[in-house]
Amino acid sequence: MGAGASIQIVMVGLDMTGKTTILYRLKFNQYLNAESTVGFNCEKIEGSEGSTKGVTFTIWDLGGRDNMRPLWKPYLRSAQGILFVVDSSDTERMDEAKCELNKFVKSQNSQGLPCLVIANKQDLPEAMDVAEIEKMLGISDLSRSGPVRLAPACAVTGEGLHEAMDIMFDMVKKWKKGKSGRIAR
Ligand code: G3D
Ligand code: MG
Repeated sequence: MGAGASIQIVMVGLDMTGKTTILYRLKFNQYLNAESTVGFNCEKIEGSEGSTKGVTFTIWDLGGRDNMRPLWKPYLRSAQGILFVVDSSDTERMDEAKCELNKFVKSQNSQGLPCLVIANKQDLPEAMDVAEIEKMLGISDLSRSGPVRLAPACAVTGEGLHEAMDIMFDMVKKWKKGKSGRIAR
């Protein structure tokens, strides 16, 4: 899998964590102040550098308010990867994020799907670092259900997002390789 590959990604996480800002940062390479998402946004994003050059990511940005979370699961059927976004400065809701992440990663439709947690809003002075967030979300425990990694980012400046997409692509490649021989999806 290389240039010309097309990958479906679902992007979820609590509301206000910066999912839509990430989507438009990746799409237009600039900061756009988005309205709160009702339903979903979807964009095709072309990788422009490194290993993702020539790769098309179709990213589904699903609304994160609690009444919309039950709608996340059906999107997993056609997905090859999960982006789970957290607000690195939101200590109060990290437990709620952990709960949703667990439910989502362990749900039947996502068995074994690669999941990259984006620790967004790293620009804020009160942002926790990667090690703290990994601990709070129980990433090492979650890794037993499937491949899970975490990457820091700032959607306002775009810092870390290309690296995050590189990691996601790498995880999807490994996952595809591992499941060849199993049922195609
Ligand atoms: P959502 O789609 O996950 O619900 P949004 O989140 O993309 O709508 O973003 C929610 C708020 O967080 C927005 O601010 C947005 O500008 C801000 N935000 C997103 N990413 C970052 C980041 O990396 N750093 C900082 N400091 N803020 C970020 P408003 O003011 O519109 O509520
Ligand atoms: Mg949104």
